[in-house]
Amino acid sequence: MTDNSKTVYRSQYLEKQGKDNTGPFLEVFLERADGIASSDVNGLSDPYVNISIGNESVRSQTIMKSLNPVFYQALFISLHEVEDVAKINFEVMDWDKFSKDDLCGTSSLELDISKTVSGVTVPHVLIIQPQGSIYVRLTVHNHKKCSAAL
Ligand SMILES: [Ca+2]
Repeated sequence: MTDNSKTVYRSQYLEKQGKDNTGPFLEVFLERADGIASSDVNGLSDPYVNISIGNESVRSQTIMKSLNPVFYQALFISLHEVEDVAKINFEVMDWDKFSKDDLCGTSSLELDISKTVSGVTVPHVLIIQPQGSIYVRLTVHNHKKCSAAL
């Protein structure tokens, strides 16, 4: 995917949600998770991830029957109303067909936006409580203050 098509995709995505698509935003490339808790009687889960910052939240695709889901999905969250330090919350959920989805685990990360460089991707491995890890790559885009530092 070229940078250009990614920008178009992001802009359409935020626009579709009625969100501001010109201000700063965070791209979370959700790569994969491993060793997450099982929630289903088959010993597996059907995981998806809710990612939120403040009042903004996005949901990943659901991977069926896996404790080591590979998502390979880019998700976008507006940083328009976020202070310099953003707390990013991750909720790993188990999708259920006939009942309420279950929480498999949580993780969070504090991102000091004032210290990030716009457009530069940084990989993170996060520990999920009570178990497992989640692999993400974070990129802050359109952060004018930081672009100037380049
Ligand atoms: Ca399930």
